[in-house]
Amino acid sequence: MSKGFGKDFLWGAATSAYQVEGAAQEDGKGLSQQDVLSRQSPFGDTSMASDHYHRFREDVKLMQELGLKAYRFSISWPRIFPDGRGEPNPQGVKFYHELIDCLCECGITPIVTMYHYDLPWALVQEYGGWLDRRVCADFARYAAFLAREYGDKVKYFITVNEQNIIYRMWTRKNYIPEQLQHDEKLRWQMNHHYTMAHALACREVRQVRPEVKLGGVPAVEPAYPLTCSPADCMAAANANLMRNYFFIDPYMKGSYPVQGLSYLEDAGLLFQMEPGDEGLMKEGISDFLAVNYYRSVCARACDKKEIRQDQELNLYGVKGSQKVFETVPGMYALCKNPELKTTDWDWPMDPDGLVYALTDLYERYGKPMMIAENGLGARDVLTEDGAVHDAYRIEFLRDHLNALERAVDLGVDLFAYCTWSFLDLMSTSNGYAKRYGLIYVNREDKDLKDLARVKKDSFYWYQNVIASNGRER
Ligand code: BGP
Repeated sequence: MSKGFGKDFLWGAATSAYQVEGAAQEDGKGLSQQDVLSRQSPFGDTSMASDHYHRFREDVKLMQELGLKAYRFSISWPRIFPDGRGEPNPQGVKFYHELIDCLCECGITPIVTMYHYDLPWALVQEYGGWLDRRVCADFARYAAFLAREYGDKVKYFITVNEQNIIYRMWTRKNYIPEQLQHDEKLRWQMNHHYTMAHALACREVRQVRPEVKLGGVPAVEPAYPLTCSPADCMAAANANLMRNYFFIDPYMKGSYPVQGLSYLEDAGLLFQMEPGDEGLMKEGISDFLAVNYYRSVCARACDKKEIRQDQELNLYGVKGSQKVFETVPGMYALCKNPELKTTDWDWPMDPDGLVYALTDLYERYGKPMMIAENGLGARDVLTEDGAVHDAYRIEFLRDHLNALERAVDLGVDLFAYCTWSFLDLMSTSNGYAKRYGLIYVNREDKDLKDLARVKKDSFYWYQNVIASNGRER
Protein backbone atom coordinates (compact mmCIF):
# COMPACT_ATOMS: atom_id res chain seq x y z
CA MET A 1 0.00 0.00 0.00
CA SER A 2 1.46 3.32 -1.07
CA LYS A 3 2.04 6.05 1.51
CA GLY A 4 0.97 8.60 -1.11
CA PHE A 5 1.93 12.26 -1.10
CA GLY A 6 2.07 14.26 2.11
CA LYS A 7 -0.78 16.63 2.88
CA ASP A 8 1.43 19.68 2.33
CA PHE A 9 2.89 18.41 -0.92
CA LEU A 10 3.44 21.30 -3.33
CA TRP A 11 1.79 20.53 -6.66
CA GLY A 12 3.26 23.06 -9.01
CA ALA A 13 4.09 24.21 -12.49
CA ALA A 14 7.04 26.18 -13.83
CA THR A 15 8.15 28.78 -16.37
CA SER A 16 11.15 31.05 -16.87
CA ALA A 17 11.23 34.80 -17.42
CA TYR A 18 12.62 35.17 -20.92
CA GLN A 19 10.53 32.28 -22.20
CA VAL A 20 7.18 33.73 -21.07
CA GLU A 21 7.36 37.37 -20.14
CA GLY A 22 8.00 39.30 -23.35
CA ALA A 23 8.35 43.07 -22.73
CA ALA A 24 12.04 42.55 -23.31
CA GLN A 25 12.73 46.24 -23.53
CA GLU A 26 9.81 47.73 -21.63
CA ASP A 27 9.56 49.57 -18.34
CA GLY A 28 13.26 50.04 -17.95
CA LYS A 29 14.36 46.44 -18.48
CA GLY A 30 17.88 46.04 -19.84
CA LEU A 31 18.70 43.55 -22.57
CA SER A 32 19.71 40.08 -21.50
CA GLN A 33 22.09 37.76 -23.29
CA GLN A 34 19.07 35.59 -24.17
CA ASP A 35 17.41 38.59 -25.86
CA VAL A 36 20.49 38.85 -28.02
CA LEU A 37 21.11 35.12 -28.56
CA SER A 38 17.47 34.35 -29.33
CA ARG A 39 17.53 36.78 -32.23
CA GLN A 40 20.22 34.65 -33.81
CA SER A 41 18.18 31.43 -33.57
CA PRO A 42 15.80 30.31 -36.33
CA PHE A 43 12.65 31.19 -34.34
CA GLY A 44 13.91 33.55 -31.75
CA ASP A 45 12.42 36.68 -30.39
CA THR A 46 11.90 37.40 -26.74
CA SER A 47 10.04 40.66 -27.23
CA MET A 48 6.59 39.09 -26.91
CA ALA A 49 7.03 35.43 -25.87
CA SER A 50 3.74 34.54 -24.14
CA ASP A 51 3.09 38.13 -23.05
CA HIS A 52 3.00 37.06 -19.42
CA TYR A 53 4.38 40.44 -18.34
CA HIS A 54 1.14 42.10 -19.36
CA ARG A 55 -1.21 39.19 -18.66
CA PHE A 56 0.16 37.88 -15.39
CA ARG A 57 -3.07 38.56 -13.49
CA GLU A 58 -5.07 36.53 -15.97
CA ASP A 59 -2.42 33.81 -15.80
CA VAL A 60 -2.47 33.68 -12.00
CA LYS A 61 -6.26 33.39 -12.10
CA LEU A 62 -5.79 30.32 -14.30
CA MET A 63 -3.27 28.95 -11.80
CA GLN A 64 -5.84 29.40 -9.10
CA GLU A 65 -8.47 27.62 -11.17
CA LEU A 66 -6.01 24.80 -11.74
CA GLY A 67 -5.54 24.58 -7.98
CA LEU A 68 -1.76 25.04 -8.07
CA LYS A 69 -0.06 24.94 -4.70
CA ALA A 70 3.22 26.31 -6.07
CA TYR A 71 4.44 28.28 -9.05
CA ARG A 72 8.09 28.24 -10.01
CA PHE A 73 9.16 31.20 -12.10
CA SER A 74 12.39 33.07 -12.66
CA ILE A 75 13.24 36.69 -12.08
CA SER A 76 14.90 38.47 -14.96
CA TRP A 77 18.14 39.92 -13.63
CA PRO A 78 18.22 42.79 -16.18
CA ARG A 79 14.63 43.70 -15.32
CA ILE A 80 15.85 44.32 -11.78
CA PHE A 81 19.32 45.64 -12.64
CA PRO A 82 19.38 46.79 -16.27
CA ASP A 83 23.15 47.26 -16.01
CA GLY A 84 23.73 44.13 -13.97
CA ARG A 85 24.35 46.10 -10.78
CA GLY A 86 23.97 49.61 -9.43
CA GLU A 87 20.56 51.20 -9.22
CA PRO A 88 17.59 48.83 -9.34
CA ASN A 89 14.83 49.47 -11.86
CA PRO A 90 11.74 50.40 -9.76
CA GLN A 91 9.25 49.17 -12.37
CA GLY A 92 10.97 45.79 -12.59
CA VAL A 93 11.07 45.46 -8.79
CA LYS A 94 7.38 46.40 -8.64
CA PHE A 95 6.42 43.85 -11.30
CA TYR A 96 7.72 40.92 -9.27
CA HIS A 97 6.15 42.30 -6.07
CA GLU A 98 2.81 42.36 -7.83
CA LEU A 99 3.25 38.87 -9.24
CA ILE A 100 4.30 37.45 -5.87
CA ASP A 101 1.48 39.25 -4.04
CA CYS A 102 -1.02 37.98 -6.55
CA LEU A 103 0.25 34.40 -6.06
CA CYS A 104 0.16 34.70 -2.28
CA GLU A 105 -3.40 36.07 -2.35
CA CYS A 106 -4.38 32.94 -4.29
CA GLY A 107 -2.63 30.64 -1.82
CA ILE A 108 0.10 29.71 -4.30
CA THR A 109 3.63 29.29 -2.93
CA PRO A 110 6.15 31.18 -5.05
CA ILE A 111 9.37 29.30 -5.88
CA VAL A 112 11.82 31.78 -7.35
CA THR A 113 14.69 30.99 -9.68
CA MET A 114 17.25 33.76 -9.58
CA TYR A 115 18.96 32.90 -12.81
CA HIS A 116 17.52 31.15 -15.85
CA TYR A 117 20.10 32.00 -18.54
CA ASP A 118 19.25 35.70 -18.88
CA LEU A 119 22.41 37.48 -17.82
CA PRO A 120 22.30 41.27 -18.25
CA TRP A 121 23.84 42.03 -21.64
CA ALA A 122 25.61 44.99 -20.02
CA LEU A 123 27.83 42.54 -18.10
CA VAL A 124 28.68 40.67 -21.28
CA GLN A 125 29.76 43.94 -22.81
CA GLU A 126 31.62 45.06 -19.74
CA TYR A 127 33.73 41.97 -19.01
CA GLY A 128 32.51 39.01 -21.06
CA GLY A 129 29.81 37.82 -18.66
CA TRP A 130 30.30 34.36 -17.17
CA LEU A 131 33.77 34.06 -18.65
CA ASP A 132 35.01 36.52 -16.05
CA ARG A 133 35.16 35.89 -12.33
CA ARG A 134 33.72 39.34 -11.55
CA VAL A 135 30.29 37.96 -12.41
CA CYS A 136 30.23 35.99 -9.14
CA ALA A 137 30.18 39.11 -7.00
CA ASP A 138 27.59 40.76 -9.23
CA PHE A 139 25.36 37.70 -9.06
CA ALA A 140 25.69 37.49 -5.28
CA ARG A 141 24.77 41.16 -4.94
CA TYR A 142 21.71 40.62 -7.12
CA ALA A 143 20.76 37.49 -5.15
CA ALA A 144 21.04 39.34 -1.83
CA PHE A 145 18.89 42.12 -3.25
CA LEU A 146 16.18 39.60 -4.19
CA ALA A 147 16.32 38.04 -0.74
CA ARG A 148 16.04 41.43 0.96
CA GLU A 149 13.28 42.62 -1.31
CA TYR A 150 11.12 39.50 -1.60
CA GLY A 151 12.37 37.17 1.14
CA ASP A 152 9.51 37.95 3.52
CA LYS A 153 7.11 36.49 0.94
CA VAL A 154 9.28 33.86 -0.75
CA LYS A 155 10.59 30.86 1.16
CA TYR A 156 12.27 28.91 -1.67
CA PHE A 157 14.96 30.41 -3.87
CA ILE A 158 16.75 28.47 -6.58
CA THR A 159 20.07 30.05 -7.55
CA VAL A 160 21.06 28.82 -11.03
CA ASN A 161 18.95 26.85 -13.49
CA GLU A 162 20.72 23.83 -14.99
CA GLN A 163 24.37 24.64 -14.53
CA ASN A 164 25.23 21.34 -16.23
CA ILE A 165 23.22 22.27 -19.34
CA ILE A 166 24.78 25.73 -19.28
CA TYR A 167 28.17 24.00 -19.43
CA ARG A 168 27.10 21.44 -22.01
CA MET A 169 25.42 23.91 -24.34
CA TRP A 170 27.68 26.75 -23.49
CA THR A 171 27.35 28.71 -26.72
CA ARG A 172 23.54 28.59 -26.54
CA LYS A 173 23.14 29.45 -22.89
CA ASN A 174 25.92 32.04 -22.75
CA TYR A 175 27.27 34.54 -25.18
CA ILE A 176 30.69 33.16 -26.16
CA PRO A 177 32.66 35.02 -28.85
CA GLU A 178 33.35 32.79 -31.84
CA GLN A 179 37.11 32.76 -31.42
CA LEU A 180 36.73 31.29 -27.91
CA GLN A 181 34.13 28.65 -28.68
CA HIS A 182 36.68 25.82 -28.95
CA ASP A 183 38.50 26.63 -25.74
CA GLU A 184 37.57 23.65 -23.57
CA LYS A 185 39.52 24.82 -20.58
CA LEU A 186 37.77 28.16 -20.60
CA ARG A 187 34.48 26.28 -20.70
CA TRP A 188 35.35 24.53 -17.43
CA GLN A 189 36.61 27.81 -16.01
CA MET A 190 33.27 29.38 -16.81
CA ASN A 191 31.55 26.49 -15.07
CA HIS A 192 33.62 27.16 -11.97
CA HIS A 193 32.40 30.76 -12.00
CA TYR A 194 28.84 29.45 -11.85
CA THR A 195 29.80 27.19 -8.95
CA MET A 196 31.31 30.10 -7.08
CA ALA A 197 28.43 32.42 -7.95
CA HIS A 198 26.05 29.90 -6.37
CA ALA A 199 28.23 29.58 -3.26
CA LEU A 200 28.74 33.31 -2.84
CA ALA A 201 25.04 33.98 -3.38
CA CYS A 202 24.12 31.43 -0.70
CA ARG A 203 26.49 33.12 1.74
CA GLU A 204 25.17 36.61 1.04
CA VAL A 205 21.51 35.58 1.06
CA ARG A 206 21.91 33.75 4.36
CA GLN A 207 23.36 36.88 5.91
CA VAL A 208 20.34 38.89 4.85
CA ARG A 209 17.64 36.26 5.34
CA PRO A 210 18.78 33.20 7.24
CA GLU A 211 15.25 31.82 7.15
CA VAL A 212 14.93 31.29 3.38
CA LYS A 213 15.67 27.91 1.78
CA LEU A 214 18.25 27.78 -0.99
CA GLY A 215 19.19 25.25 -3.65
CA GLY A 216 20.47 24.86 -7.18
CA VAL A 217 18.69 22.95 -9.92
CA PRO A 218 20.61 20.66 -12.24
CA ALA A 219 19.04 18.83 -15.16
CA VAL A 220 19.47 15.21 -14.18
CA GLU A 221 19.77 12.59 -16.90
CA PRO A 222 20.80 9.24 -15.43
CA ALA A 223 23.15 7.33 -17.73
CA TYR A 224 22.66 3.61 -18.38
CA PRO A 225 25.28 1.35 -19.97
CA LEU A 226 24.41 0.21 -23.50
CA THR A 227 25.47 -3.36 -22.62
CA CYS A 228 26.67 -5.13 -19.50
CA SER A 229 30.28 -5.12 -20.73
CA PRO A 230 32.49 -3.65 -18.01
CA ALA A 231 33.71 -1.01 -20.46
CA ASP A 232 30.15 0.20 -21.17
CA CYS A 233 29.35 0.14 -17.44
CA MET A 234 32.41 2.28 -16.77
CA ALA A 235 31.37 4.63 -19.57
CA ALA A 236 27.94 5.04 -17.92
CA ALA A 237 29.65 5.73 -14.59
CA ASN A 238 31.82 8.35 -16.31
CA ALA A 239 28.76 9.93 -17.88
CA ASN A 240 26.98 10.11 -14.53
CA LEU A 241 30.10 11.63 -13.01
CA MET A 242 30.80 14.27 -15.64
CA ARG A 243 27.20 15.12 -16.61
CA ASN A 244 25.50 14.95 -13.20
CA TYR A 245 27.57 14.60 -10.02
CA PHE A 246 30.29 17.02 -11.06
CA PHE A 247 27.69 19.77 -11.00
CA ILE A 248 25.60 18.58 -8.06
CA ASP A 249 28.32 17.67 -5.54
CA PRO A 250 29.39 21.32 -5.19
CA TYR A 251 25.82 22.30 -4.24
CA MET A 252 25.25 19.39 -1.91
CA LYS A 253 28.71 18.49 -0.55
CA GLY A 254 30.55 21.75 -1.12
CA SER A 255 33.27 20.07 -3.23
CA TYR A 256 33.88 18.64 -6.69
CA PRO A 257 34.14 14.86 -7.02
CA VAL A 258 37.83 13.90 -6.92
CA GLN A 259 37.57 11.54 -9.89
CA GLY A 260 36.21 14.37 -11.99
CA LEU A 261 39.06 16.66 -11.01
CA SER A 262 41.55 13.89 -11.87
CA TYR A 263 39.99 13.42 -15.27
CA LEU A 264 40.17 17.16 -16.00
CA GLU A 265 43.77 17.33 -14.84
CA ASP A 266 44.79 14.41 -17.06
CA ALA A 267 43.02 15.99 -19.99
CA GLY A 268 44.74 19.34 -19.38
CA LEU A 269 41.39 20.97 -18.68
CA LEU A 270 41.65 21.71 -14.98
CA PHE A 271 40.32 25.16 -14.21
CA GLN A 272 41.78 27.58 -11.76
CA MET A 273 40.49 27.75 -8.22
CA GLU A 274 41.38 30.70 -6.04
CA PRO A 275 42.53 30.48 -2.42
CA GLY A 276 39.43 30.36 -0.27
CA ASP A 277 37.22 28.75 -2.93
CA GLU A 278 37.06 25.42 -1.13
CA GLY A 279 35.85 27.04 2.08
CA LEU A 280 33.36 29.18 0.22
CA MET A 281 31.97 26.15 -1.58
CA LYS A 282 31.15 24.66 1.81
CA GLU A 283 29.16 27.78 2.63
CA GLY A 284 27.14 27.16 -0.52
CA ILE A 285 25.82 23.79 0.61
CA SER A 286 22.14 23.81 -0.27
CA ASP A 287 19.10 23.30 1.92
CA PHE A 288 17.34 21.20 -0.71
CA LEU A 289 18.07 19.62 -4.06
CA ALA A 290 15.84 20.62 -6.93
CA VAL A 291 16.01 18.52 -10.07
CA ASN A 292 14.78 19.01 -13.63
CA TYR A 293 13.99 15.64 -15.15
CA TYR A 294 13.09 15.00 -18.77
CA ARG A 295 14.94 11.86 -19.84
CA SER A 296 17.72 9.37 -19.30
CA VAL A 297 20.67 8.72 -21.60
CA CYS A 298 22.53 5.63 -22.71
CA ALA A 299 26.33 5.41 -22.81
CA ARG A 300 28.87 3.18 -24.51
CA ALA A 301 32.61 2.95 -24.16
CA CYS A 302 34.69 5.10 -26.46
CA ASP A 303 38.43 5.33 -26.78
CA LYS A 304 40.59 8.38 -26.83
CA LYS A 305 40.81 8.38 -30.62
CA GLU A 306 37.11 9.02 -31.21
CA ILE A 307 36.12 12.49 -32.27
CA ARG A 308 34.59 14.80 -29.73
CA GLN A 309 30.93 15.66 -30.39
CA ASP A 310 28.87 18.24 -28.58
CA GLN A 311 25.25 17.78 -27.67
CA GLU A 312 24.34 21.29 -28.71
CA LEU A 313 24.53 20.25 -32.35
CA ASN A 314 21.23 18.41 -31.82
CA LEU A 315 19.23 21.37 -30.72
CA TYR A 316 16.90 21.69 -33.62
CA GLY A 317 16.35 17.95 -34.11
CA VAL A 318 13.00 16.41 -34.98
CA LYS A 319 11.97 12.81 -34.64
CA GLY A 320 14.27 10.36 -36.34
CA SER A 321 16.87 12.99 -36.98
CA GLN A 322 19.20 12.60 -34.03
CA LYS A 323 22.46 11.79 -35.68
CA VAL A 324 24.91 13.36 -33.30
CA PHE A 325 25.36 12.09 -29.76
CA GLU A 326 27.66 13.68 -27.23
CA THR A 327 31.04 11.97 -27.30
CA VAL A 328 33.85 12.64 -24.86
CA PRO A 329 36.88 10.68 -26.07
CA GLY A 330 38.21 8.22 -23.51
CA MET A 331 35.23 8.78 -21.20
CA TYR A 332 31.87 7.95 -22.78
CA ALA A 333 29.83 8.27 -25.94
CA LEU A 334 26.09 8.67 -25.65
CA CYS A 335 23.94 6.58 -27.96
CA LYS A 336 20.34 5.66 -28.63
CA ASN A 337 18.68 3.52 -25.97
CA PRO A 338 16.96 0.76 -27.96
CA GLU A 339 14.56 0.10 -25.05
CA LEU A 340 12.89 3.49 -24.99
CA LYS A 341 10.35 5.30 -27.11
CA THR A 342 11.07 8.93 -27.95
CA THR A 343 9.14 12.20 -28.10
CA ASP A 344 8.48 14.26 -31.23
CA TRP A 345 11.95 15.67 -30.67
CA ASP A 346 13.85 12.44 -30.13
CA TRP A 347 14.00 12.71 -26.36
CA PRO A 348 13.78 9.25 -24.75
CA MET A 349 10.76 8.85 -22.45
CA ASP A 350 11.76 7.08 -19.27
CA PRO A 351 9.64 7.35 -16.11
CA ASP A 352 11.66 4.56 -14.46
CA GLY A 353 14.68 6.81 -14.86
CA LEU A 354 13.00 9.23 -12.49
CA VAL A 355 12.83 6.60 -9.75
CA TYR A 356 16.44 5.72 -10.50
CA ALA A 357 17.56 9.35 -10.30
CA LEU A 358 15.59 10.31 -7.20
CA THR A 359 16.60 7.29 -5.14
CA ASP A 360 20.23 7.60 -6.23
CA LEU A 361 20.42 11.31 -5.46
CA TYR A 362 18.61 11.00 -2.17
CA GLU A 363 20.99 8.27 -1.00
CA ARG A 364 23.95 10.36 -2.12
CA TYR A 365 22.92 13.66 -0.57
CA GLY A 366 20.12 13.00 1.91
CA LYS A 367 18.43 16.41 1.58
CA PRO A 368 14.76 17.18 0.82
CA MET A 369 14.07 17.16 -2.90
CA MET A 370 11.87 18.93 -5.38
CA ILE A 371 11.15 18.22 -9.04
CA ALA A 372 11.45 21.71 -10.51
CA GLU A 373 10.69 20.69 -14.11
CA ASN A 374 9.23 17.63 -15.80
CA GLY A 375 7.12 17.62 -18.91
CA LEU A 376 6.59 16.71 -22.52
CA GLY A 377 7.36 18.92 -25.51
CA ALA A 378 4.95 18.11 -28.33
CA ARG A 379 3.36 19.51 -31.47
CA ASP A 380 -0.02 20.37 -29.95
CA VAL A 381 -2.91 21.25 -32.22
CA LEU A 382 -5.71 23.67 -31.44
CA THR A 383 -8.72 21.86 -32.87
CA GLU A 384 -11.82 23.37 -34.44
CA ASP A 385 -13.78 22.80 -31.24
CA GLY A 386 -11.35 25.23 -29.56
CA ALA A 387 -9.63 22.54 -27.49
CA VAL A 388 -6.28 20.83 -27.32
CA HIS A 389 -6.58 17.08 -26.91
CA ASP A 390 -3.18 16.21 -25.50
CA ALA A 391 -3.79 12.66 -24.25
CA TYR A 392 -0.08 11.92 -24.93
CA ARG A 393 0.93 14.57 -22.37
CA ILE A 394 -1.48 13.17 -19.79
CA GLU A 395 0.00 9.73 -20.32
CA PHE A 396 3.55 11.08 -20.00
CA LEU A 397 2.78 12.98 -16.81
CA ARG A 398 0.80 10.09 -15.31
CA ASP A 399 3.70 7.71 -15.89
CA HIS A 400 6.04 10.15 -14.21
CA LEU A 401 3.73 10.69 -11.24
CA ASN A 402 3.54 6.92 -10.82
CA ALA A 403 7.33 6.95 -10.74
CA LEU A 404 7.34 9.77 -8.20
CA GLU A 405 5.08 7.85 -5.91
CA ARG A 406 7.37 4.82 -6.13
CA ALA A 407 10.33 6.99 -5.17
CA VAL A 408 8.39 8.46 -2.23
CA ASP A 409 7.44 4.97 -1.10
CA LEU A 410 11.11 4.02 -1.23
CA GLY A 411 11.79 6.80 1.26
CA VAL A 412 12.76 9.82 -0.84
CA ASP A 413 11.84 13.05 0.96
CA LEU A 414 10.09 14.86 -1.88
CA PHE A 415 8.21 18.05 -1.09
CA ALA A 416 7.30 19.53 -4.49
CA TYR A 417 6.64 18.64 -8.10
CA CYS A 418 6.51 21.28 -10.83
CA THR A 419 5.49 20.33 -14.29
CA TRP A 420 7.11 22.15 -17.19
CA SER A 421 5.37 24.23 -18.15
CA PHE A 422 2.40 26.08 -16.78
CA LEU A 423 1.56 27.59 -20.15
CA ASP A 424 3.09 27.32 -23.61
CA LEU A 425 6.28 29.27 -23.88
CA MET A 426 9.23 29.70 -26.16
CA SER A 427 11.07 26.38 -26.06
CA THR A 428 14.79 27.00 -25.73
CA SER A 429 15.54 24.77 -28.67
CA ASN A 430 12.41 24.81 -30.84
CA GLY A 431 10.38 27.96 -30.22
CA TYR A 432 6.58 27.61 -30.29
CA ALA A 433 6.64 24.51 -32.49
CA LYS A 434 7.42 22.54 -29.36
CA ARG A 435 4.84 23.10 -26.67
CA TYR A 436 4.96 22.04 -23.04
CA GLY A 437 2.11 23.90 -21.38
CA LEU A 438 -1.05 22.81 -19.62
CA ILE A 439 -2.43 25.92 -21.29
CA TYR A 440 -2.17 26.60 -25.00
CA VAL A 441 -1.02 30.06 -26.05
CA ASN A 442 -2.46 31.01 -29.39
CA ARG A 443 0.57 32.12 -31.37
CA GLU A 444 3.16 30.65 -33.70
CA ASP A 445 6.81 31.59 -34.06
CA LYS A 446 6.20 34.18 -36.73
CA ASP A 447 2.47 34.84 -36.29
CA LEU A 448 1.52 36.38 -32.96
CA LYS A 449 -2.24 35.84 -33.46
CA ASP A 450 -4.20 36.84 -30.34
CA LEU A 451 -2.09 35.07 -27.67
CA ALA A 452 -5.32 33.75 -26.13
CA ARG A 453 -5.05 31.15 -23.38
CA VAL A 454 -6.80 27.82 -24.03
CA LYS A 455 -6.95 25.12 -21.36
CA LYS A 456 -5.69 21.82 -22.72
CA ASP A 457 -7.12 18.45 -21.69
CA SER A 458 -4.03 18.05 -19.50
CA PHE A 459 -5.11 21.17 -17.54
CA TYR A 460 -8.32 19.46 -16.43
CA TRP A 461 -6.48 16.23 -15.73
CA TYR A 462 -3.87 17.95 -13.53
CA GLN A 463 -6.61 19.91 -11.77
CA ASN A 464 -8.05 16.61 -10.62
CA VAL A 465 -4.63 15.25 -9.65
CA ILE A 466 -4.10 18.26 -7.41
CA ALA A 467 -7.62 18.20 -5.95
CA SER A 468 -7.17 14.55 -4.97
CA ASN A 469 -3.59 15.16 -3.71
CA GLY A 470 -2.26 12.83 -6.36
CA ARG A 471 -4.58 9.91 -5.67
CA GLU A 472 -6.56 10.26 -8.88
CA ARG A 473 -4.42 10.26 -11.96
C1 BGP B 1 15.15 22.92 -19.49
C2 BGP B 1 15.08 24.39 -19.26
C3 BGP B 1 13.84 25.04 -19.69
C4 BGP B 1 13.07 24.37 -20.79
C5 BGP B 1 13.19 22.87 -20.85
C6 BGP B 1 12.81 22.22 -22.16
O1 BGP B 1 16.45 22.60 -19.87
O2 BGP B 1 15.28 24.71 -17.92
O3 BGP B 1 14.10 26.40 -19.85
O4 BGP B 1 13.02 25.03 -21.95
O5 BGP B 1 14.47 22.42 -20.57
O6 BGP B 1 13.79 22.40 -23.12
P1 BGP B 1 13.47 22.86 -24.58
O7 BGP B 1 12.69 24.10 -24.48
O8 BGP B 1 14.78 23.06 -25.25
O9 BGP B 1 12.71 21.75 -25.19
